[in-house]
Amino acid sequence: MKYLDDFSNIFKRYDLDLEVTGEAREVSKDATLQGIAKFVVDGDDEGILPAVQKALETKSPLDVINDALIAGMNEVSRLWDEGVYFLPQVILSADAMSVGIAECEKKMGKAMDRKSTVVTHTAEGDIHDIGQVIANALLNANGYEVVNLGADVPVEKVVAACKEHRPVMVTGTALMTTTMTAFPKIAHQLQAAGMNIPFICGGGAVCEEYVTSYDLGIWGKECSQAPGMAEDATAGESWEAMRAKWNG
Ligand code: B12
Repeated sequence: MKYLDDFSNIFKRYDLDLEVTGEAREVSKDATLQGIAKFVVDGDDEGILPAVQKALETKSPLDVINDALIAGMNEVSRLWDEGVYFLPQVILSADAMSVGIAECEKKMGKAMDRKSTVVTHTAEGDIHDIGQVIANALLNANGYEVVNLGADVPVEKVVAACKEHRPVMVTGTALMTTTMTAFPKIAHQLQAAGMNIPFICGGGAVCEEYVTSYDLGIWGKECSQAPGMAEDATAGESWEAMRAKWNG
């Protein structure tokens, strides 16, 4: 019966074995930020919380988001591209990053007066919402009311939300070539309903050439652009003026 004494290997999840992190590159010279990035790379959603809380005692939430959480997730994307990481590791990393973002959002708090409303979504059929989550955090931090429709949102639901909330702009994120085609459909339906609002389209699947091929579309290269774009839209800039400013 001796061989039944140790059950540990029965419960071991080999698919979640993260021993590959030796291949991860350093993303920050700052030890605190590098430590947080490593929790993202390791997909450690428990360890990351105290590390982010400690960092927020001395660093701004935006620095932690940009230089540790996003930087760590970029490293995860690279490991995926190079075939080092597979879906289980990437899911764990995305979860860890989200825990960190939520803590930073808590620290940033909500401004008393919201400047204006922005509707955000991730394209129909697409669950890649990391870009949207980051954009939401930055918009919230900068005083905008975010109507977060989440991921895999049907075209009609995006249009209905715009009719209901009358945002100054709407954003979309698409990471797959199969899902980005929802964007021109949304743009056409918004125009048909008389809502000529800027439609910021981001995500790895889209490029400037694609997004500017339909009316309302403005290509969002970096999430960090979201607050500046919202500021322009709140000031009443047309989508054409915003396209000329942010694209091309
Ligand atoms: C993380 C990830 C996942 C995670 C997603 C977790 C989550 N909650 O998002 C999980 C593991 C769940 C996943 C699943 C799948 N994935 Co995946 N995934 C990735 C991966 C590794 C990274 C994507 C990412 O989050 N990058 C980081 C974020 C921050 O980048 P981003 O969204 O592009 O955002 C940047 C800009 O685009 C911009 N931006 C984005 N949104 C916005 C918004 C505004 C307002 C602004 C201003 C800017 C902006 O700002 C950001 C930079 O600052 C990529 C590979 C890669 N290297 O990109 C594959 C990738 C996107 N996945 C892919 C695939 C195929 C899948 C699956 C179908 C796999 C499968 N066989 O099941 C499923 C999808 C299921 C579905 N229906 O959606 C393919 C898509 C191929 C294609 N071109 O169609 C990719 C490209 C991998 C590949 N090379 O094959 N995936």
